[in-house]
Amino acid sequence: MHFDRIWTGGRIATLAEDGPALIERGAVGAVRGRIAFVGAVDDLPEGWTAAETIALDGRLVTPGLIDCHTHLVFAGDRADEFEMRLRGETYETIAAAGGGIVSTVARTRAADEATLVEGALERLDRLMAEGVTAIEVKSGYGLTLDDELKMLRAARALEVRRPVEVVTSLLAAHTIPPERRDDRAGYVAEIIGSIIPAAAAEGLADAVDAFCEDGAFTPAETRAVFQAARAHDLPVRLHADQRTAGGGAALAAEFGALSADHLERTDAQGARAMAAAGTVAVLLPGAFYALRDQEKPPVALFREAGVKMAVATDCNPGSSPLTSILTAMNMAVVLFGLSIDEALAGVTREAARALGRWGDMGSLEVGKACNLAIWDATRPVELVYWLGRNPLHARIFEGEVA
Ligand code: DI6
Ligand code: FE
Repeated sequence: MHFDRIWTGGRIATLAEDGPALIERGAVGAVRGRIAFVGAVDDLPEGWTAAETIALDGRLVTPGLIDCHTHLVFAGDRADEFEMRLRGETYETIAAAGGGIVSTVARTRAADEATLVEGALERLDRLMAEGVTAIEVKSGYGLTLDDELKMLRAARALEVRRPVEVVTSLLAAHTIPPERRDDRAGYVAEIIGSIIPAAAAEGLADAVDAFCEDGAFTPAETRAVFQAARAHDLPVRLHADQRTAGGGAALAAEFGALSADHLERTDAQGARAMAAAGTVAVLLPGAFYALRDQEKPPVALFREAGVKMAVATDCNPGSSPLTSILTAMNMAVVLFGLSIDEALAGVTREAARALGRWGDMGSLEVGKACNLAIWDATRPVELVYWLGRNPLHARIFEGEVA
């Protein structure tokens, strides 16, 4: 066997389903950007050769991390609203007074695609510096056909500019645009009749997302958007049960959603429906933290029902100004009670599943993309233990040091 590159002598956390927790004195070999070998050095095939051999010196190797829920593309910031919340106003009162999502919409509409790309790259670089090799990016700050497509093109441009995999979600159903406030039905009809078809035709959306919430979209409106997604063969995901319990988790499950996200107010029935549908729970502790939420997602119910749990940053300028996946992992264990193993699986295996990309990434298994995070650490707990410390040693994307 001849490898383009092989890493030897590390502690390998494969994150394979039912795999060993750690392979001691392990190796990962790459051929044309894919994993061609993973296992103990002693189990390498006789007579192997490699163009390049890299010594791991006992370091921990994990799959490249996956941030499966971000709003990375936007213009401006909402630092003023952060200060208002510190003075006691709530996310909802600020939104009702014309702030919130729509203030980012105004700035995003005014920005051209190149400006959006530059802004997002600055945030992407911070995520990549912590070993992220794949991210999901949503639209949702355009809310017109042209502005939503502009956002999705900016998201796609990121993977041209950086060695990273980008998965996009069309979130035209994020909020009712201010100029359509008296015409909700008209805006929903536009999403269904114009924005989803155009995004699908141009191959700009890998999935369709919606914000099902008091003050955003009703379950009936969400259902109509999901039916349109289905008609265009696009999978769905949903911002569900974040601020109010609206049956969002069950609705997501009904449509076989890849994921339901937030879920602070999901009940047992919702958890069971998600388990039956294979819908992944994406936990977003950054939003919980920044909004000083008191209600935690029902992690015990998810475990009991057998719902897979992912963890992501929800990076956005309003409810989760967070560009650190390691911090999201720390918050998931400290605030939500996930175990270290669950937090690591949440940004690798389960995040891949939430993106519908488990066949290609999220674990170290032969045939998958050779995306690795190599850490100056020997145990997964060391990734999560410190806040603000980044133990990344090297990041490998498709078999290349990147
Ligand atoms: N839930 C969130 O946490 C973000 N969007 C959503 O539907 C918030 C986006 C923002 O406040 O700009
Ligand atoms: Fe979000």
